[in-house]
Order: sequence, then C-alpha cells, then structure tokens
Amino acid sequence: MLLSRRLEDRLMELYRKGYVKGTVTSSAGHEAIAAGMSLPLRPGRDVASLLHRDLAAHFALGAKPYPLLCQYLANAESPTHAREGNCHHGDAASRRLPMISHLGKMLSLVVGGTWAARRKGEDVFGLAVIGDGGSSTGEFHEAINLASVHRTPVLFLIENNRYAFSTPTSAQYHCPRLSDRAHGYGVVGRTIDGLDVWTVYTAVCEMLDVMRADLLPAILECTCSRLQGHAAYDKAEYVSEEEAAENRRRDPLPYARQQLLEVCGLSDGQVAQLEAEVEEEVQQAVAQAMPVPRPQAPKYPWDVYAGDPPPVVRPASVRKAKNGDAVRLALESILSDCPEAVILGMDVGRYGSAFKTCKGLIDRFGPERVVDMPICESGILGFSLGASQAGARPIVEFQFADFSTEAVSQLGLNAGTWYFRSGCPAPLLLRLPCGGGLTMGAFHSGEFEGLWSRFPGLKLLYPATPQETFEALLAGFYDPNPCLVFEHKLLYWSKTGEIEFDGDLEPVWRARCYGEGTDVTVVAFGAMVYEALSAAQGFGSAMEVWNPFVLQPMDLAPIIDSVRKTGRLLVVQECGATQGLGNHVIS
Ligand SMILES: Cc1ncc(C[n+]2csc(CCOP(=O)(O)OP(=O)(O)O)c2C)c(N)n1
Ligand SMILES: [Mg+2]
Repeated sequence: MLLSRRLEDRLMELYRKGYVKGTVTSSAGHEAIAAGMSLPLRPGRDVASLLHRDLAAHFALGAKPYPLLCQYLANAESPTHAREGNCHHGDAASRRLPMISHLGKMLSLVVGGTWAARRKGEDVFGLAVIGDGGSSTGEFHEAINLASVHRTPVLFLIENNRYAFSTPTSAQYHCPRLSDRAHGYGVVGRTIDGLDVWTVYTAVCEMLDVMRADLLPAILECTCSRLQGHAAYDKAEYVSEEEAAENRRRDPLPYARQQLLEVCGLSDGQVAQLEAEVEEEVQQAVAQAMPVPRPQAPKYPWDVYAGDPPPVVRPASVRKAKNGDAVRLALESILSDCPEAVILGMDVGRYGSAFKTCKGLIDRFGPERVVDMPICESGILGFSLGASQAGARPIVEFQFADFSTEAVSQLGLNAGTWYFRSGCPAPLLLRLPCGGGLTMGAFHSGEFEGLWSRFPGLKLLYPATPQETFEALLAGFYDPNPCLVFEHKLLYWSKTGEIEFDGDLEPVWRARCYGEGTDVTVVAFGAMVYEALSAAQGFGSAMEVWNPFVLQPMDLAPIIDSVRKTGRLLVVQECGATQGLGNHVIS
C-alpha cells in the first residue's frame, strides 16, 4: 500500500514537471481494497483485470516499480515500448490482463479466461474489478450474467468511491447498495467498508470459499473515499470542504500503520524500517528510470498481426457440397483435430444455428464444445478474447453480421489491438452470416466488411464458393489473429461445388481469379462474384473476374496487374458506395 502511494506521489510530481506522459489517476484512498483483493490470488494462475486505482494490486500480482515508472514516463524501457501510457499495463502471459480504457469491457475477459482455464481442469478464480461508474455499463450486466449462466467463479469487485470523475453515485444508480444487484443473477453479494486491508482480505477469502462451493460468481462492493481528483488534472472542486475533510480521515494508510502497531504488534522501529525500505525502492526506481531516453520507434516491432506460419492440416475431398455444407464440414474438421476449439454463439447447439450450418455438431461434440450463449455479442467477444488467453480456441458465430456492430469495442479495439498491446496472440475465428437477397430487411442483410476493415489487427476473409468457404474457415481458425469470415447467406444453400483441399493453408491467403479476360477487370466479392460471372458469360473473353478473397490485409498486386493488362476496372459490391471496400480498391 505504501509502495503504491509513494510511487504515485512521485508520478504526480513528475507529471507536474512534464516528465510523465498522459496522465496519472491516483489510487490514494483505494490502497486497502487494491492490496486486500489481490493478496489472496495466485499470480500466474488466477485471472485478473485491474483498474486505474489498483497500483497496489499490480505489485501484489507481480509488477515491479521500475518498469511501471518507465511505462508512465513512456521511455525506451517501458514494457509497452510507449505504445500505451499510464495505467494501461498488465501481463497477459501471467493472466493479469492489460486494460483498455473502455470501462466495463475487461470484465467479460476475466469470465472467459477463468471459464477456459477451468475447462482444462485448473482450479482457478477470476477477479474482475470495476468502479461505481463502470457498474452502469451494459457490459457489467453481460459479464456477470455470462459468469452465472456458465457457472464461472469470478469475483466482481466494485470499488465504490462515490464518484465517477465528477458524477456522484446519486446520478449513477438507484439501488441502496450495488451488491443488491447480485439477486438478479442468483449469486451472493456483499458490501463492506474498504478502509481496512484486513477486512477486505478476509472478505475476499470468504467470497472465494462461497464461489468454490457454489461454482458461481459473486459481487463484493467495497466502499472507499477517493482522496484526490479523478486524475492529475482534476482539482475536485465539486467535492465540498467538509466531504474532503471526512475523506482525509478515511485514509487507509495511517489506519493500516496503526493496525500494524496495535493489532499486529510491530514496534515503531519495525514499521519505520519497512517505510524506509519502500522509500529506498522508489528512490532507486526513479533514479534508474529518469535517464532512460524516449523510444526510437524504428527499433521496435510494430506488427499488428501475430505472425506464426500456418500449420499443415487435414486434407479434404468432397465431390458435391453447398456453401452451408462447407461451413459444417470445416467446423467438423476443426473440432475433431483441435481439442481446444469451441463454438460459441446463439442457437448453435440443439437448433444447429439460425442457418443450420452447425447442424448435428452438438450431437457429435457435445454441449461443452458447441455452446449456446445468451444474447450479448459484446460480452461473448470479451469472453472469447479472455478464453483465448487461457488456451481455448473460440469460434464465434454472430447470428447475423448485422449484430457484430454490438461488439465494435470488444472486437475492433480490444481483440484487434491485443497482440500489439500485450505481445500475446488472440486467435479467434468470427463467423458473420451476411448479405441481402433473402428479403430479411435492413437489419438482417448487412455485410459490414467496410466497417471491420478499418480496425488494425483484424483479418477479413470473404469466400464465395464452397471450396473458398471451407478454406477460409480453416485458414481463419488456424491463424493466430482475430479473423472474420463473411458467409453470404444467399449462397449457403443455393450454390453447389466441389471441395479439394490438400491441407496446405499458406496458399489460401490470396486473391482468386475466375478466368482470364482482355478488356475489363471486374472485382467482386460475396454474392456479387456470381453476378459478375453470370454477366461475364455474355462477353466472351472480355471480362476478367477477381475476388480479393482476403479483404484485410488486402493484396491488390494481382488486381493491379490485371488492370494494367485490361486498362479498365469495374468494382461490383452489394452494399452502399461508402460502406464497402470498393472505394478502397478503386482508390
Ligand atoms: C465506456 C467509457 N466511457 C467513458 C470513459 C471515461 N472515463 C474514464 S474514468 C471515468 C469515471 C470512472 O468512474 P468509476 O467507474 O466510478 O471509477 P473511479 O474512477 O471512480 O475509480 C470515465 C467517465 C471510459 N473510460 N469508458
Ligand atoms: Mg468511482
């Protein structure tokens, strides 16, 4: 607790002098909660996501002052190479998941990580920390609901300091205690005073026992006072003088010191010795970190994609299949060969998924591997990203591509940047049944390849034929990055073809040409491939039809070569002019 306080005092000072990049959010007032909640955890085993007032918890779970100082100074020794500032640090490899700013979004990752580790037989718990403000997010509900439905013991620890930035709790929620919400999820909830570290520690241990017995999550609300403004720039003028004075009386540090003397029986000298050691540690870290220069960008890898070469997988040969069959065959092949693979989605189990592409999979692989999920696309994505960090290989089916927009932050920002931020791959296969032509209306007919192409770190594949569908799903699954496969719904059960796959995934990642032509290069993807091919029939050998197939990262070189030859380019896309990727190809 003292190490956290002293290091942050120095960080505040360095911030005011202009050395700290970004800002500093102070843990002052929260230290008893941060230390008490983290000390019962086993670093490297239990899954945790900490917040911006939890420096003491980072120390308890393995962080060291020097790298953290470098992180705040954004210098060359910063563990994130200054890609990320201040509190956005962690260690995904040891299951202390690095946060994104979006409050609430880390909670479902803890649920998924804990769920995946327990599936492997590990006796682990999750600690998912959130503030009073963050508890108003939809994702808070999605995450705890997921944890209770999937019987995953994650402790949702709410640090209630009565403010979210300047907003008091009266404007945040209406129930007397935030732990009252536990009833709605059929789990245990409790509120305690977070002033005393021993109280917090004991309560967390008791909650772990309850969770071990019930195999359910639980809510522990810890009340505390924020002793400073929201962050270094905030003077907290909205807090009255009386309230500020009362807050100062509720400082957990002098309280803990007194407990050490009066309850634990340490002498003044012993406590002073501990304090001197902390001072020394902070001094040394500052002295070591200050001379480190700013990072030289070219020295670091800046890849957004993890780059493992694809494995060689089981070949396949099917004389006649429709695109929907190709999906099922690919999923069967993956589930058979990779025990870590799990399908997560709505109605993928007994019903066999909305378009029947998962038909029969639950009978063959069981409900543990073909898992029906509640309606919470954002939570499912966070859950899957967390699960991918604990050894699972999730395959997520969005019921319709349209609903992928529910998961924009989780997929686009959290999963997309995960490898870049944490250095750990995030292998996820996302399936998006998409496209119009089935008279399903505006919100069940979108494709959204344009939207998703805008997020660095994601890969996009858009197959048209059964062969391509099979290849795309295998290539996307065995890739160590989040890969989105667009499956046009109109093509599921209308087009038939053969599948000849030799097991080599490397050549799958390329654009497809459907016959040479001389006068015009036509670029089409999804259902428009078939429109283009049928139009081409009327023009002899004039049209050369290309499907980029890998829409992100798109390799335009073969298409440019084609345009050099034909001198003309026509792009055929299904969605509106600015929503797809046609404008990208043309520019
Ligand atoms: C989804 C989202 N909206 C807005 C913000 C900006 N923001 C950062 S911290 C904060 C207040 C958080 O309050 P609380 O959850 O109570 O945590 P505290 O800072 O009090 O510990 C806000 C609004 C954010 N990070 N995420
Ligand atoms: Mg708060």
